[in-house]
Amino acid sequence: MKKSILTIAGADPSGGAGIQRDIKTFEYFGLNALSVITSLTAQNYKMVAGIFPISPSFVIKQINCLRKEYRIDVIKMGMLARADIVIALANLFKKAKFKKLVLDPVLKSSSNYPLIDKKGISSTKKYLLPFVTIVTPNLDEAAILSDEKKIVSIDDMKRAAIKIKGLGPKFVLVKGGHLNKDRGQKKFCNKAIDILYDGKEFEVFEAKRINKDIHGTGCILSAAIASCLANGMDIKDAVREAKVYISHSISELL
Ligand code: PXL
Repeated sequence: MKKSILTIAGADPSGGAGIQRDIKTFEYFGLNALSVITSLTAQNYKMVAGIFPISPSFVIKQINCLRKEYRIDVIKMGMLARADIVIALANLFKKAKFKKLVLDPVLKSSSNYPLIDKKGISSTKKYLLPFVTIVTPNLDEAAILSDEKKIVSIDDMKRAAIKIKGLGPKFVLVKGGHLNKDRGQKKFCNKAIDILYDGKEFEVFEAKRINKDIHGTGCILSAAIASCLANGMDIKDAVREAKVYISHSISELL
């Protein structure tokens, strides 16, 4: 029987991001894809028109119903929409132990529509990050989670990673895909550089930058990392493999 993996995230009717994208990624990695929806969204590939969060108790009910029948070692979390959902999940993780939790800290859409409320961000920092195995912020998300004004260099990425690690996750992966795109950095122009921090050392992952304007790449990367963890890889190999998959997806599939 296939191993099961769970995503807890928002639904994207356009299929580019969220639950729908996670399921496609999990299936690529040969896993049985379980999915718990935190929020509906109304969107197309250009814009988000609205969100409709699910009640926290119903989010937890969906998860508990799955837990009765499936062994779930790895969970990927994406759009969590509201502080009360974040807190309900943190309370669940206190009681129910899962081996690995991957958090893509989704704050807004590529078109700048907020996908979590303000209190949800502080609750993520305070209550959720201590349970997380790996958190995968992009530069904007890393700036907000670390209370830094702007992240425009590799040194800034490292400083933010250290601060975020202080909030409790085992690993922090700061994704530099947007470095230079809208930040005037010429030096790294044809590379996508991500930095992994484990509390002691930094590991730098480089890939060729592919300039395509698509949303959902954060969902794909975190879902691919979670999939590789479910398939037994360690964190470094999972990140490396997930980067190969995302480069392939961006250039070939999307
Ligand atoms: O890519 C971030 C993201 C995550 N989850 C959902 C989304 C989006 C972006 O629009 O809609 C459901």
